[in-house]
Amino acid sequence: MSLSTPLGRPETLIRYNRKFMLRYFTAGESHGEALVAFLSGMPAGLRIDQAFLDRELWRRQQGYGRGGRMKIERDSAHILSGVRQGLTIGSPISLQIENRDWKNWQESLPVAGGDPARHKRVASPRPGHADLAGALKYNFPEARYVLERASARESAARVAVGGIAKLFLRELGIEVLSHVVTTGSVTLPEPVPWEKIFALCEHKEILLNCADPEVEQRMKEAVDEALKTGDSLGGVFEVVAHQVPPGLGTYAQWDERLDAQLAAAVMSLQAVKAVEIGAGVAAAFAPGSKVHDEIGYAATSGFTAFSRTHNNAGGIEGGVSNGEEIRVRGYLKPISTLRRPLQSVDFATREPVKAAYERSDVCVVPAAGVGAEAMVALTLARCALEKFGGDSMTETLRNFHGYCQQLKNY
Ligand code: EPS
Repeated sequence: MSLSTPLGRPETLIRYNRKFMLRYFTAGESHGEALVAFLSGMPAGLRIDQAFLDRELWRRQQGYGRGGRMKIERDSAHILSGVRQGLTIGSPISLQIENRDWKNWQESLPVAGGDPARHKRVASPRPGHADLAGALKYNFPEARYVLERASARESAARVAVGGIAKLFLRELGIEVLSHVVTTGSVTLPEPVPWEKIFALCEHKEILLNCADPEVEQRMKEAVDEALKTGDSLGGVFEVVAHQVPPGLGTYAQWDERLDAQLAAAVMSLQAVKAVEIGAGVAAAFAPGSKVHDEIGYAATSGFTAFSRTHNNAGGIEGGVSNGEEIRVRGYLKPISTLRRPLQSVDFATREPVKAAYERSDVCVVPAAGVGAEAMVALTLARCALEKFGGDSMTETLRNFHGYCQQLKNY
């Protein structure tokens, strides 16, 4: 009997399973009862630090320019399965993040029935938001349900499972953090070393998550100005993955390239419109002699004795990590909900009207950076598990340390 699957030929199914050893999904609407996330494929024996996961969720809620919602929520990851006595047990992990705001929405967004008169329509689509494209696609007469799922609130669920990926990566000595490079038109002039990014992420208060206090102050003024004029701001965050060994990802197949996977992962975050790795865009405008990172050889404490003059490649060459820091930047469009709304059309009458306005943030670049850390961590964890395999942390770490020794002996 031939094996027939919705994915097509049997070999497609085999490849699908191999590629996605670590899989994750999220569910939940912005004003529904809760967000939910699933993470499957994590080896058994990984210690789960609840306080760490909640701190990650807290970091995502911070930033100067957030709206009223963040005053309502106290995001916390309530783990339902896959973890017992503080350790992963190899079965799928599921978790839930409560939406405290649900109590204000349960009558207008009930799961069953309810009073249609209480439904809160999003009567005119916001330019830049998923409202119009989503309503057309799903054949909704207005954009409420589009807003509910397209909202960046969903990224909280990714941060929770991303936190578990970070705990896994830590066992391999890899850390993933972010900082803000640009808010509106205010930008950091210099690259920021890892130590400064690390120190920044230890802070008790997060304003714009910028490593230079003077630049951060100017970013804050830019947010104040946007707030005053009913406008919104975008910007650029940078995610840095520290101590990634050479050899994650591969040039052997287009969709297994690490840069391609990271770009897709970061691009999938709400409001990200461009992703850059290393010198990225600037490299396209400079000659090769100024771009490529020359190679030296001198005993160091790194994975190998090979060294580089700089890191314009952002830690990836040929779709493979090269042992340098991985640096990925995400470019965020300004939030598309404006207090001084842009021109739109009423869904019902088709008459010109101003776009709908509902409580919103003015600037979310620091929060998006935390979301992107999660996406980078999940991608690196997936690639590390592809390379090192293992059903228990003991097995994964044995394979990892064996590979590190192989690199030392190279
Ligand atoms: C967000 C929650 C949302 C928004 C924001 C992100 O809450 P509410 O819509 O209830 O104010 O603050 O959503 C958007 C930026 C968006 O475009 O929808 C969160 O938890 O991050």
